[in-house]
Amino acid sequence: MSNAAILDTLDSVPSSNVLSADDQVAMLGQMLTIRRFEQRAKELFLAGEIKGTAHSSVGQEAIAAGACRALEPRDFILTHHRGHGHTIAKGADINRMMAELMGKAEGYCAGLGGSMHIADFDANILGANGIVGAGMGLGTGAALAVKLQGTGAVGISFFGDGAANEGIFHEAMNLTAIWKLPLIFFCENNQYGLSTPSEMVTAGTTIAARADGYNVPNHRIDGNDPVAVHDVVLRAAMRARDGEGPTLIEALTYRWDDHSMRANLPRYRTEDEEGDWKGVDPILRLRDRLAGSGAIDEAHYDALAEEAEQTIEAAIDWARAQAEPDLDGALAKVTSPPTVQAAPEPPPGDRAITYKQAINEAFHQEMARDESVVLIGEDVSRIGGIFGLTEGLRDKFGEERVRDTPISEGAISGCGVGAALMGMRPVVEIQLFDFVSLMMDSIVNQAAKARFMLGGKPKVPIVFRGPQGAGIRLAAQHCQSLEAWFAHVPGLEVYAPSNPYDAKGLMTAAIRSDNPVVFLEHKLLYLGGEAPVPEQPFAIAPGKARIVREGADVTVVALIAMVERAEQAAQRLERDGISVEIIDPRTVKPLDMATIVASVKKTNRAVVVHEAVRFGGIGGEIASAIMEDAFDWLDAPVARIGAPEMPVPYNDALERAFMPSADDIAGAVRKVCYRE
Ligand SMILES: Cc1ncc(C[n+]2csc(CCOP(=O)(O)OP(=O)(O)O)c2C)c(N)n1
Ligand SMILES: [Mg+2]
Repeated sequence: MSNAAILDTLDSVPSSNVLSADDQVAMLGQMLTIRRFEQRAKELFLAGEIKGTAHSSVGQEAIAAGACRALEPRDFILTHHRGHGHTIAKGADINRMMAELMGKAEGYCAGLGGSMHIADFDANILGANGIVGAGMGLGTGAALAVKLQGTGAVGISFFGDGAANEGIFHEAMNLTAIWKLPLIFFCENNQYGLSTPSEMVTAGTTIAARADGYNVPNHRIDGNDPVAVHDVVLRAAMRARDGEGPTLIEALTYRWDDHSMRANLPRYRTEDEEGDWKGVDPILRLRDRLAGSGAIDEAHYDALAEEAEQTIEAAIDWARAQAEPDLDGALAKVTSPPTVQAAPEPPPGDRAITYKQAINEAFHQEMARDESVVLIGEDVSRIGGIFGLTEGLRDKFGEERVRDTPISEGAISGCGVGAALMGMRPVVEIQLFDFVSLMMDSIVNQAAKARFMLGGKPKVPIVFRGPQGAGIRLAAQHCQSLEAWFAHVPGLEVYAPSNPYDAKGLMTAAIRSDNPVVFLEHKLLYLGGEAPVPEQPFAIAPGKARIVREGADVTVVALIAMVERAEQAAQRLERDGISVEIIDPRTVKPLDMATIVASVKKTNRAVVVHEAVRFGGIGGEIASAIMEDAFDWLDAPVARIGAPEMPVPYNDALERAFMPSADDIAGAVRKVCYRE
């Protein structure tokens, strides 16, 4: 089918007649600027001045210009790897964009993100993204935030035809549809995902039609006509602003260049096809239409092109003159400054509550203190969570702030991160911590890196929390201990309370933190008894270990549920005349190595115990840090205890054998003491 015939099959969009001739001329100028930006970026890439990669949107300029013109300044966009056009059209500073492509300190991301991560929060540009489809998940959260904040804003998540085959497309559409969130899903169907033709990998009639399954209005339009794009986005935005929820727009278009500037791929499209699509150049089409109606003449068009050229050359000159970023500056942008300062902790007092009640109390108090705290997760609202951690919160704070979600970990976590970027403080429940594997992109690629990659600007105040660990026979997919996964990722904090006092103080700190916190609870501790916890709100500064018990002969570093077992072992060992000092790090990241090392320098021996599988566990990190800092004080090698190299078994006896026991800990201590 020829292009003209293809474009004829698309929805005709009745003109809303809201775009004046001047608007359209301005749009033409913007499209010329975008094209010139891409052309020069490619030249600079080939010359080695822009490194890494960048993705040209030449041929797709009508979408950026048309869609963003339908938005107001308060409205937000999220874009993808091919996002220069959207970003320019939403009002980003072109100088800073060019500087970012060159990796300069004054670039939008301080040279830390590059082309695929440009964001300008002041212009409500919430970021391009290197992960295909991610902007849809984040978009749900940004839309939730503006809805809860009552700003009246709406947003667009731009994505490609390839991204329409990611699970997040469906999860995000479902979530925005049931919550009627003000988000427009804008699919730029340029007919290829890298080298693969969309029709080869996309089932169903059209991408637009997929929204029918969610009862979401959808349109398939000519993406090379900025007026059509503008009008359909304007209608979708009006609908979203009226509280009617999302719309899916599929705009057919074509990218003229290769997938990326570095791609250099074997040929996968014919010259005929490429030439054919160049025949429907969105810029020339608009130019000719405006010339036909007398809105511009040749001289006017040339002047627009000249202005675009000058803008881009000025940006290149400016960017070239900027400094390179330095390592110290980069390191300082990984996390936000601490919000809870180290201070004496309040005495426990006389009032005793359980671990679960302690966490629940922190939720109550923080939600009362700060309206931006919202709880989202499966079954957290109507029944208060399957383990009862969120009981009573819906009655107190309402369904808007305590939200039951679909079983949709990708969308739940993406929504949380998007909301955090827009100023909320979401607490995301992971029903059983193992399901975090379905949230990894949001946590590891988005939450952990957003501040750094976006130049140290955004805060990401979000808590991902849930129960990990074995002990109640739920088997291998419900019982893992996964702290090491997250401790390994710069940008994340990892908290792991072992008792009610710490659970309340650390949950309060986690909610107040401006950084993403992975908050690990434990199913066995949910079953534990009461212990004294102050009634008033208090926060424990992360990175401060607790000396659970003082001793002289050996230091045992124990995590979460292992702390209690270490105490049992210590009592037995005392009878044998071995005095054990127990240290509970309380937070795995930041990790208080100073307290651990000081203890080992006193006792000269160390055993590290965690429930997680020993190989690759955090115990290895702690043991090697002890070795580095206290080698001369050690009288024996540091011992590590963890689970054996197998998934958590279901059988009762086997599960008990899998988890390190007080006997195991006592045995390891004897070994380092007697060198048996
Ligand atoms: C999750 C993920 N998978 C794969 C990639 C590698 N990749 C980057 S862009 C791209 C093609 C995306 O196609 P589409 O969504 O249609 O966007 P387009 O490049 O056509 O604009 C691929 C496979 C990635 N960045 N992220
Ligand atoms: Mg594509």
